Amino acid sequence: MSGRARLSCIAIAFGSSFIMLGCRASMPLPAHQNTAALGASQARISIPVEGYWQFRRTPVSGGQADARGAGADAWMPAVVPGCVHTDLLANGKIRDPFDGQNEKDQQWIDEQGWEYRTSFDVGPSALAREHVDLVWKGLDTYADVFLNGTRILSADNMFREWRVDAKSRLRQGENELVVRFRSPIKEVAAAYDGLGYTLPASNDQSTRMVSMFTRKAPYQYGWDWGPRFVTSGIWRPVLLEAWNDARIDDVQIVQNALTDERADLRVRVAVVASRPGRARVSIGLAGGASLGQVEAAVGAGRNVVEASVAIDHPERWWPNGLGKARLYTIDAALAMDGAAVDARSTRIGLRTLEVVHQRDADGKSFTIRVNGAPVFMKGANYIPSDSFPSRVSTERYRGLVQSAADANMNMLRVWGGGIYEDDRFYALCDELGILVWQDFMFACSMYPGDEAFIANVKEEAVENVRRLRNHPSLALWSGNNEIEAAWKKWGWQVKFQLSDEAQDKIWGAYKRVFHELLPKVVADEDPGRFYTRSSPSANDDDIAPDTIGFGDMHYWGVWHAEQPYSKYSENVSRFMSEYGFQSFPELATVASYARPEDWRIDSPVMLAHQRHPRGNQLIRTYMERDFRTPKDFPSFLYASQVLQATIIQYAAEAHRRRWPYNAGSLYWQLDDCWPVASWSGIDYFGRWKALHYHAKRFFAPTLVSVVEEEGALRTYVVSDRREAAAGRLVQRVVDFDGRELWRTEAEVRIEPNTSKVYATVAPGDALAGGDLHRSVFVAELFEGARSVGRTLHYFVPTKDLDLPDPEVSLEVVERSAKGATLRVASRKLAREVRLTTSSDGRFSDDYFDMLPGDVFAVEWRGAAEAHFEATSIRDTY
Ligand code: BMA
Repeated sequence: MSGRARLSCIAIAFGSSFIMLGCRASMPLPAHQNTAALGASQARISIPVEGYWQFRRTPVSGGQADARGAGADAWMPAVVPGCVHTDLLANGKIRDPFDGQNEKDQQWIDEQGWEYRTSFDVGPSALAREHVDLVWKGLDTYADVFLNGTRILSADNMFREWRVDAKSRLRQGENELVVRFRSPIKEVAAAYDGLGYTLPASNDQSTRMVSMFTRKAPYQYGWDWGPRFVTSGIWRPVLLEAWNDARIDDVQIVQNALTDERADLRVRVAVVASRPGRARVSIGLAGGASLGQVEAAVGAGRNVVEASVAIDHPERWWPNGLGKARLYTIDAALAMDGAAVDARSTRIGLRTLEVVHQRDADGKSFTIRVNGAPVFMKGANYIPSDSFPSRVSTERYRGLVQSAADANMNMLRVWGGGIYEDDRFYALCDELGILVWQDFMFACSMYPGDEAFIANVKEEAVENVRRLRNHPSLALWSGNNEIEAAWKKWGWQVKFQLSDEAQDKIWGAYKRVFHELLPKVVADEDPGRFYTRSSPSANDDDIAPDTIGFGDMHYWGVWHAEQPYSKYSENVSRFMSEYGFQSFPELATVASYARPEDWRIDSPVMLAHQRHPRGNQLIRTYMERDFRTPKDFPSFLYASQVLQATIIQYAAEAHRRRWPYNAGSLYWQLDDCWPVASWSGIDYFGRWKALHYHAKRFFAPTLVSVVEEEGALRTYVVSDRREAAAGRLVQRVVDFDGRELWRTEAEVRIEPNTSKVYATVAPGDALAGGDLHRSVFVAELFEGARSVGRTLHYFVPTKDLDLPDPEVSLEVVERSAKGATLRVASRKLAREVRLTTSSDGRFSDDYFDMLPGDVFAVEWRGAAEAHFEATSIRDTY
C-alpha cells in the first residue's frame, strides 16, 4: 500500500497488561474489549479495527472494481464506523449535506464505487491463536472485502453481521484490508430492468425506484420527512477476534416462569467449538452469587449448551410510570477442557408481557399486559435520528430516549423504514422503562421474492431477532410498515399497471416473507414474543387493515384527507399506532439550513426542507381553521408548533379516554433525521417542540380531559396508576380578566387504570351568561392541596378568542450551575406561553396556558447566564 499516511496498530490484552504486536508507529492504543476480566491466555480477544482508515472514489462503480484502482481519486482519511457522505464532508469535498439545497448537488455520490482501506500489524502471539476472525457489525451495502489482496467476503445486506475466519490470510507484520463498495443504485439496475413490472415504493424519491431490491435502510432513498442520501460505508464497528478452542456466539435468556418468589430462567449459550471437547458454562449474577454451572460434550461447530437457573425473590421490570425498570446482569463464562476461553454479560429484566389480540364483542383487541395487568401504551414512532446513522452518538441516543421517558411515554415504535437500531438504543429503553414495538425493516414498498432475496432476509431476521431478544424493553415484532394496507387500499395495482400475473407474484412474495418466513423466525428464535404481520393489520385475511375495532390502526384522515381534527374522537380503534400532524422547527433550527433571505415557507431552501408535497398547504389550511394568520415568519414557526401540539393533544386525549377499548397511542413521529418541517415532536438538534412539552402533560399518569359530547361538557379522568386515589374535582368558568363565573367542586374517587366521566354539565349552564370569546372552562383535580391534572377548554377556536394583553412577567428566582428557577406570572389569560432563551437547554414546562393570576415555577436546565423571554399567541397578531 503506497501513500499511506499512518499505520494502525493492534494491541492485545492478556490479563491486566497489553502486549504490543508489532506496532510500528507511536499512537494511542485502541481500547480493548470484553477480555481483561478473563485473565487467561486462552481467552478470546476482541479488538476494534478503527484507526487510520482511508477512502477514495473508485473508477468502476458497478460490478468489480479495478483491483489496481486505475483512474481512482486520491486517498483521503476516513472514519470507521462511518460513511462516504460524512467522510467527504470531513475532507471538505462536499458542503454540509443538510444546509440549503446542497442535497441536490450530492446525488452523484450514490452512483459511484467507493473503496476503504487500512493496514494493521499482527504479531506472532495473535497468529498463534487457532482462529483470527474479522467481524463486521455492519457493511452498507454491496461490499467486497480483501485481506492482503484476496477477497474474503462479499456482503449484500446492511442489516447483517459478517464473520470471516481470516487466519489463513493474515501474515505476521503488516496486513492490508480493503473494502470495495459498489453503487447500491447501479448494482440493482439489471434486476429493475429485467423484472418486467414495477415494484411500488411510495417514498423512494427517484423516478427509477430501486430501493426495494436492496436490504438497506429505506429512508435513505428519501421519505416525506427525509432527504435522499443513498450512502455507503463501514457503518458499524469492525473487530478482529482471536480465539482458541471455543467462543460464545450468543447467549439467550428465556424466562420460563416468574412469580414473586422465583424467576426460573433457561440460559442457552451458543458455543462455537474448534473440535469436540467438554464445555463448562458457569452462570452468575454480576457482582453477586453464582447461579449454577453446567458441563456438556460439544462437537466441532455450533452447539447450544443450556442451563436452568433461578433468581429468588425477583424484583420486576416495570414500564416507565408504573415502577422501577429493574435490570439484572447475567454473566456466562465458558471453559473448554478446563481452560477459560470466553465470557459474556447479558442484561435482562424480569417481567411478563403478553399482547392480547383476540376476537371480542368490539372486533379484535390489541392490548399489552405487563406483569399481569393491561397497560395503556403512550408514545411515538421512532425514526433513525440521522440520515447517516453511523454518526449518532450515545449522547444523542440518550437525549431522545430520556426525552421520551420525561414525556411520560412507555413505548416507542422502531418504524420499518429505518434501521434495526443500535444496541445502545435498546439498552437505554431497558434502563428507562420504554417498551419497544419493533418492526422488521420493510416499509411502504413491495419487495422481490426470488430465492436469493428470501434467503438474505431470513439471515437478517435471524441475526436481528437473536441480537434483540434479551432486551426486556422488546415488546413485540411487526413484519412491516403499512404494506398490507398499501396493497389492499392504496390502488397500487392500477397506478403501476400491474397485470394479474405480476400481482400474483408480488402478493405471493409478500405472503412468503410476512405470513411465513418472519413469523417462523420469531417462533423459532424468540418463542413467546408476539408477531403481527404488518402495522396496521388485523392479522386476518378477511378484514382489511385499519378497519375500526380490529387490531392496530394508522389514522391519517386528519392531515392527508384534511378532515377536521375532531374526527380523531370517532376514528379510534384498538391501538393507535400512527397519527400525526406536521410543524416547523424553531428559528434556531431553521437558521442551521436557511439564511434570513430564505425565511419564507415557500422559498426554495425552505421547500427543500419540507418533503411532503402538500405539507405547507395543509399546515396553512388547518391553521386558518383555528388561528389568526401570524404576523411574520418567526411567529408562523411558533404558531405551527402550537397548531401541531393542539391537534395531537386532542387525538391523544381521545385515545386515552377510550381505554380499555383502545390500548395505545403512538403518534407519528418522535424525532427527525435532519433539520426539516415534519411530524416530529423533537427536532434534529434534540430541541423539544411545543408537541413534546404538551406530550409530557397529555401522557401524564393522571389526565383530566374535557370534551363536548352529545351537547354536554364531559370531564373525564384517565388514570394509569395502579392504586385508587381520593381527589377533589374543581370545575370553573373564568373570564380572561380572572372573574369566576361558575364553579362546582366534588369529592371523587379515581379508580386505578381506568378512564371515566366524573362530571357532566351543559355548556350554557357553565358559561352562566359569560362571553364565549372571553371565558374558559377549567377542570382541575387535586389530591390534598396538590394539583395532579388541569385542563382548559375554550368555547370557540383560538382565532375567535378575544385575547387580552396577558401581562406575563418573568423573573429569575435563582441561578445555579445546572440552570435557573424562573417565576412566571400572568395577570390575564395567556394562550401557549412560550419561554425562549438565548442558549440551548430545556424547561421543566413550556408552551402552556395561564389563567389570570397564575404563578408558575419553571426549572431551566441549561446555561446559567441565559437570558429569558416569554411570548404568547397574542404576540403573533
Ligand atoms: C406514515 C409513516 C410514514 C410517513 C408518515 C407521514 O404512514 O409510516 O411512512 O412518513 O405516515 O406521511
